Amino acid sequence: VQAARLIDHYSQYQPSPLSLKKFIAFGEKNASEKASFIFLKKEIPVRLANIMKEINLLPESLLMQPSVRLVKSWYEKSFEEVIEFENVSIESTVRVAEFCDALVKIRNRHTNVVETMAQGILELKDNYGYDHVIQNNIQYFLDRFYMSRISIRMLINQHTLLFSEKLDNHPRHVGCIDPHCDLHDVAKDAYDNARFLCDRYYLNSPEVQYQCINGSEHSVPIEIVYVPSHLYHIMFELIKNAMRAVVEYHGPDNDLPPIHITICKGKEDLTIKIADQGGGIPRTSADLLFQYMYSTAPKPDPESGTVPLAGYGYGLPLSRLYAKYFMGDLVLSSMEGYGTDAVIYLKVLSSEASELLPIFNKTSLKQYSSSIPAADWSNPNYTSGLHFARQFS
Ligand code: W6P
Repeated sequence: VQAARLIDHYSQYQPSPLSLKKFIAFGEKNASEKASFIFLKKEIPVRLANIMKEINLLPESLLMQPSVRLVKSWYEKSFEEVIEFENVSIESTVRVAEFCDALVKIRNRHTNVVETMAQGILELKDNYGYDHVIQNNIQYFLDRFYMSRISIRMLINQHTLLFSEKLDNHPRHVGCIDPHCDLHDVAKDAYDNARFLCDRYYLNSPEVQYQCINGSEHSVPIEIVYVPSHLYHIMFELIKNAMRAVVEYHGPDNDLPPIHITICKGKEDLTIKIADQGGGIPRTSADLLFQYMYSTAPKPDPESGTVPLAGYGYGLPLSRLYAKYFMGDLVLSSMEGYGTDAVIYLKVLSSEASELLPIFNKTSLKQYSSSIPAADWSNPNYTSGLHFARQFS
């Protein structure tokens, strides 16, 4: 009861987004653990409470699933643990240090949230089949829920890396941020590792051709302030998908056209294009690739023990969230019969790379209660008609 009151209270505050520039300023040279503590002991409960209020708005059929209840219980436990520090004075060095430990514990507790939540969605599909209203709710919710999780983990990682897990193997990093993240390096890493998997799975893999275009300064490596692990995650996912398409379209025993990776820095946008000649996808399925509930990720085959190179699981929607998290984006553009361009947009300026956070308010509340409006464009097909109508609403 007490906890519920506190959750209500903290959910009334809006999360405070930080830009990469602010994260760096926070963590550089004389990083102040006390300042970080004061910020986080309120900000983490605010972010937890905001998303917990949304969990409670999920359709009853989903809330009932055991895995969803489990996830919910983790959030409740973590909220209680972090709220313990609400009234702790910054002068209490011991308690401020214990805050670090509490954050590590919370991070570990939430390690398997994505898989567990996905399990809940599968359970729902098995029990109730497919429902358009529920599917829309779930898409809206999971995008916000996973974004909230990405952001809370970012806060926890920064605090613990800076103040308790100081590793000197990345001397230029500020927490998990690389102020000089070399995009070609990350792309090469992602390609090499995707290629290793592709070779193992298909005994063949497409080559890659890189092109770097650094607007004003030619032949200078393209760098950006970014979280390398996020970028790697995005590129690895896109390159695996590109490779799979190429090998399956041309056949593993044939010559394969290369994947073209273009990295280009403008004044405002940093753009990375990963272009494959894997036959493309029809326009009608492009949207589906980003939907959690249509996710067709084949379950790993327990017989063979092998997992496919790339399935349309949560990889693409999560990658798009990582891109959007600091005001970027991820867009697919396909020519069916030829190939697909996957384009990642990032902000060149760290001051513009601000966290994009879900806020719980009347608008978000309405999303869960309102039914889907009647389609106001004609369409011969009920399913795609709804998608079409939603895009314009
Ligand atoms: C395809 C489908 C896809 C998704 C994401 C990235 C690249 C590609 N290529 O054919």
